[in-house]
Amino acid sequence: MIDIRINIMNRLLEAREKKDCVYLYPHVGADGDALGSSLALLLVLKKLHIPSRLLLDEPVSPKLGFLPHLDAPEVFAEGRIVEFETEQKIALAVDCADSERTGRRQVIFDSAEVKMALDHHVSSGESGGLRYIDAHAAAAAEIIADLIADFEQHLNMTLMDRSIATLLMAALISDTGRFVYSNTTSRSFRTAAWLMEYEPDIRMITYQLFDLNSQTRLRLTGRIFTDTEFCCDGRLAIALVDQNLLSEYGATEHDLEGIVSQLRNVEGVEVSFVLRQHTNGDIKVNIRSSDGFNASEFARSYGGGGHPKAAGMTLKSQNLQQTAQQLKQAALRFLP
Ligand SMILES: [Mn+2]
Repeated sequence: MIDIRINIMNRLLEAREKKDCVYLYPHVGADGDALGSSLALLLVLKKLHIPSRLLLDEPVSPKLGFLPHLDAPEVFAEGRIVEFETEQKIALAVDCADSERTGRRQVIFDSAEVKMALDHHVSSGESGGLRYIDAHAAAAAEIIADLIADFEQHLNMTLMDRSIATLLMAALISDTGRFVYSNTTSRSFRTAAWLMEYEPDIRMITYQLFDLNSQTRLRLTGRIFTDTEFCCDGRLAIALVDQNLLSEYGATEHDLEGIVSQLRNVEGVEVSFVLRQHTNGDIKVNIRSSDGFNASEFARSYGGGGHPKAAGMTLKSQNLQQTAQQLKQAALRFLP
């Protein structure tokens, strides 16, 4: 496995000589790990004078607005496809491994001569070629940190700095729920220990990621929790969010972050669903579960993916109530 990471490093160093431009692709709807990890890698590539760009599918989530160097990523624009395709030589997926996870950028990703991936999702499948999939890593940040260490060792120079450590720490704290989710390992702490040498402000990071709330979010959450349906003796929690509800509170999709986990935390709940209907009718489903329910497997049967305890999928234009009923039935069959 490590040799794949080394091959990726060598190909990136080759890009410097050949002036090949590397495009970084965090997954669509970039979260703390996807954005933090890919931006950290971008800063390292820049330090190494490797031509590189970080391409996002959508503007940065306001929740992540505290991260340093947010002027560096660029947001995909339809009108620039040809420009991007012409310049790009290497496409590198971060915190995802397949072009389907790149959203609107897929057409550019697919056109790359060389494709690479650095990912930790089980649903991404096997490693191979220049695809490094390490499902034991709690966050893509652990993999990026290892890659940076590879570069440092190989080039005998220091690349890590306070900004990069802040980005990777935010990524790691994000995906491990501040080091309490079951994906957290001794390796997570070893990575964190290394990052701490560069003094990232972890109080600020955890406040921004976990503690900071808004009145809008507080009231919206109260309403959603009041209306949540608990069924199957309270083993399943299902919450529905339509456009009207968001409009009523002047809320956006970002205000829904964390709700599905809080529902899973209710005593007796083994699996929780949040169904959010978009203006075009598509329904985004977020799933959180405890040991007995493999959320990743469940989501995959609907064309989605994720981790065993945190997964999701998008269902093409559907009726919200009907979909909720169908998912409930399917989940009941899936529960042990
Ligand atoms: Mn991740």
